Formats: sequence, C-alpha cells, structure tokens
Amino acid sequence: MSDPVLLLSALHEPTQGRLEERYKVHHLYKATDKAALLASMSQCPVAVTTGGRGIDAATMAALPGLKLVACFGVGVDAIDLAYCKAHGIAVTNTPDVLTDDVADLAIALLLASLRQVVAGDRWVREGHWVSRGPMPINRGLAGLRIGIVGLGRIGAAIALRCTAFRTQIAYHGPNRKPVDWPYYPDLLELARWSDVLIAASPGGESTRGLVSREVLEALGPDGHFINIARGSVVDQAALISLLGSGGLAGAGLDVFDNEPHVPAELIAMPQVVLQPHQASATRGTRDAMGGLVLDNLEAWFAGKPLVTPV
Ligand code: 8YV
Repeated sequence: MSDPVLLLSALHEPTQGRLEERYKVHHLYKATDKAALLASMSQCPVAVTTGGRGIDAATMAALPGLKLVACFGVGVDAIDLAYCKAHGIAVTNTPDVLTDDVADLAIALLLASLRQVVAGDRWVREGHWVSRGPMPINRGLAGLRIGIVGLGRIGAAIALRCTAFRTQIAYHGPNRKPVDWPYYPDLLELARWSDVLIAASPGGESTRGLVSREVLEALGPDGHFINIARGSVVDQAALISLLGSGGLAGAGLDVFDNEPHVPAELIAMPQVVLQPHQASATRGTRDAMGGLVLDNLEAWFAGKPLVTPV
C-alpha cells in the first residue's frame, strides 16, 4: 500500500502526476468537507503545499501525526514555521532551481515599467500610432540607480543582470554581503539614492510593510517599484495612492496582497505592469521544483536526510 500524502493545493500537472503515481494523495483543496478529510488524515505524516497556499497552525493542529511539510516554492512565509518548530515538523522548500527565472522576470518587469512596453503594445493595437502619432517618450536603463531590497540568491541574480544594462547597483537587507555593491543598512537612505527599487526579500512578518509609504515617497515621482517577492513586503495601499497621485512614476508587480485578487485601481493604471505571480512558472523550473519536492518526500520516507530543508 502506498504512503499517504495530504496535498493542500494543486501543483503543476507533471509534478502532481508523479506524486499521485508514487503516493496515496488526498486532495484537501478538492474536499467539500475539509474538516472531515482532516479528521480522517490525522495521522498522515506528510503534507505538500505551495508557496502561496502554505499551511497554518489550525490545519497542522488537526494533523497531530504530521512530520513533514514539503513546499513547492522557495518562499515559506505562508507556512507557520513557529508551529512547525514547536511540534518537530520538518519543512522543505525549492531554492536555487527557480533563481534564474525569477530574476529574469524582475528584469522583464524593470524593462516593461521603464520603457512602457505594455503601454506601447496597446498604443499599436488600439491604433493610436496612426491617429495620434508616437507614444509619449519614456526612460532608459543605462546609468540608472537600482536599489535591491534583499540581496539573497534571487536579489543577487537580479543585481548581476542589472549590471549588463550598465546600471548602478546598491542594496539593503538585514546583513552586509561579501559583494562590491554599496550596502545601505537604512532602506530609506537606499530609496533616496535609487531611481528604481526592486523587492526581492522573503515575505513574512519580518519584512511586512518594509517598503513603506515613506520609502516609496523617498523613491520620488520619477521612481519605479518592482516586486517579485511578496505582496506583504510593500504597503500596497500606499503604493496605489502614490501611483495615482503621481508620487511614483510606475511599477512592475508579480505579487500582491490577497492573490489572485488585484485591486481595481492597479488594474486601471496604464503605467503599471501586472503579472499573475508567474516568475517561476516556466516548464523547466516547475519540473525542477517538483523534482525537489519528490526527492524530499523520497528521502523522508526512506529515513534519509532531507535534500533541501528550511
Ligand atoms: C510559486 C513562489 O509561484 O517560490 C516561491 O516562493 O512564490 C513561486 O515560485 C509558488 O510557490 C507556486 O505556487
């Protein structure tokens, strides 16, 4: 009989297929009576979730036999890590394999926001090029001051890509890193220096609202804000109000509060480029993320060390 696994959210199809081939998968997200399924799974040792879905303390409390939470995603901010620690539940995630794709999407948003790529596309499609002539001019990247908020694996990969566009780089984070780029222990100071801020820090309580109204105001009316981290990292209401009042020039956003619901104000703003939290969503990366989830499960069931423990 195959081992039981509780699945909290649908995964990318090939991964889910492989998971269902190897284990007896119980789909919590499909259950009409979730409490009844949880009660019947109380001794299930393994739960699989995604970065967006995570797992809260109440769900884990209903699973006293839980020993491992495997996350399809690098960000574990939606997993109650304190509960896991207190109850001896191991957690794994999918670092490294998604770094390049996430950094690439940050650059795509940077270019799209500065060069108004989406607005340009609309300009052509809606016939304005013919009826009104050239679109309004925009801003180039060369020489630009880019502040990276969070110089971890993804932040560093973004910074490296930015240098190819001949931009200047500086960064903020809890710690100075062994790099030549200038470090700003104070985010407000970094925002004052920057033309663009790119958020690449982890989510969760330690970074909630880190990019505050004050930080966005310091970025200024010509400033752009790019976010491939988590919606929680920025004060979304302040972001919307500054974009609306001209206190900020533009934004490129892959992540939001309360996904998949994006505020109507953002949707109505032509100077904002929106993406549906798709930074890691390429075939190769999603396959590699799924591979890590399965490798961690295999290691755990075989009593071997986890491949990518958090
Ligand atoms: C995924 C992510 O979109 O890795 C993360 O933290 O946010 C993304 O790669 C997500 O985990 C899949 O739902």
